[in-house]
Amino acid sequence: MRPTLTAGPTVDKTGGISASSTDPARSAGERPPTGRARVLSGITPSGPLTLGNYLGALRRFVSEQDRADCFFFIADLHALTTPQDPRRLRELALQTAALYVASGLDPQRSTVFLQSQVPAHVELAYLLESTAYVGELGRMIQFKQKGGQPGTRASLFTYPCLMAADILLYQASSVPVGGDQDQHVELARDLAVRFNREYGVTFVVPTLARAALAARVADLADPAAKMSKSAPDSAPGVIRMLDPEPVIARKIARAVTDSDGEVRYDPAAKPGVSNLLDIVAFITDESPDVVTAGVSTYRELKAECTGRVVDVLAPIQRRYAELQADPAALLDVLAFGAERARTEAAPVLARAKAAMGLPPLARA
Ligand code: AQP
Repeated sequence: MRPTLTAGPTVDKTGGISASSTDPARSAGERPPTGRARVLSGITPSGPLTLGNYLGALRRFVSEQDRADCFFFIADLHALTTPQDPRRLRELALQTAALYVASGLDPQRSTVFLQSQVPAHVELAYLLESTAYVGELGRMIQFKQKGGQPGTRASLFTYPCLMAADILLYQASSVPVGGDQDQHVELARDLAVRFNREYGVTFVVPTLARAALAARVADLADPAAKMSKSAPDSAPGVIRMLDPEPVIARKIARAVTDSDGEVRYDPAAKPGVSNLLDIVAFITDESPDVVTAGVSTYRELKAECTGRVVDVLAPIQRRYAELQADPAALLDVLAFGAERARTEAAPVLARAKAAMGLPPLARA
């Protein structure tokens, strides 16, 4: 279930900096040698976070804090690749930040920030757009699936460069993301290697954290589809992290199963039942077979699943409510995180600009 982590970057044979040595400072020339891997990831506030976002992403983020130097951001700029109501976007960005903290991200140990509050992301994205090829951006699966129309936003085409900037600015050695993001991390690797080759060694080349092992939660009403936060608010098969207990119970009670009545783990033949077993297994850290052995009817399985989900979300919801009572404190947390992120990103951006021939602002 864990992403592959490595200790730090070193110059490799391709002229890039890869994440395999124990002394990051020696090759990157910037980072102090902490001896810890650097991990970065983010969630786009394109809807209220789901149980899938928690089990597939947030819970992993929390577990990284003890062994890595972590940067976790709210990817509000990425949300602009599709139309958003500005007021709702602002609310969702702050709600997502509060859920990060409520889930256990500690702003003292991890750098938690809003992407839009660190301008270096946009600046480096443009530099990377100036090294990326139209052909490789056009091959991105998400663009092919969601874009390609005359009215598609240009940012949906270029945002893999923004994602590469997110990663490269912090010299992250590992990027724990879901499987659908693998291609974008591969692109970040390619752009880093190309930049290092053409302009001199500048970036750490990140490793792909093994997403195949990550939890994937399916939509309860359509188990062939991923549970997705941008689904309509009324989507019956999407459990939101802030859903009250009766809503969670109702959604699980109505989850699609099948008519043979046998509790058995078989994702191909029984996707609905297997998804419920998976959810319990992800929460309890057991195998689906162990979960199967503990229940004999669909009713029991749904009751078990409801209990587990409520138990895991209730403390997060309580902490979220406390944070809501003091909105200024959350803004302080984000200001602190953005300041740390800006400080971290500035020298990397400056090095990239200088490497490309852009003069510095003032005499060094
Ligand atoms: N259903 C899921 N099961 C497990 N993990 C999931 N993630 C998302 N849905 C599930 C993980 O949450 C993070 C969110 O990344 P993102 O905000 O870039 O968006 P996404 O991957 O496209 O996720 P969504 O929730 O489905 O958003 P929309 O609806 O906007 O497309 C990632 O680490 C992802 O793996």
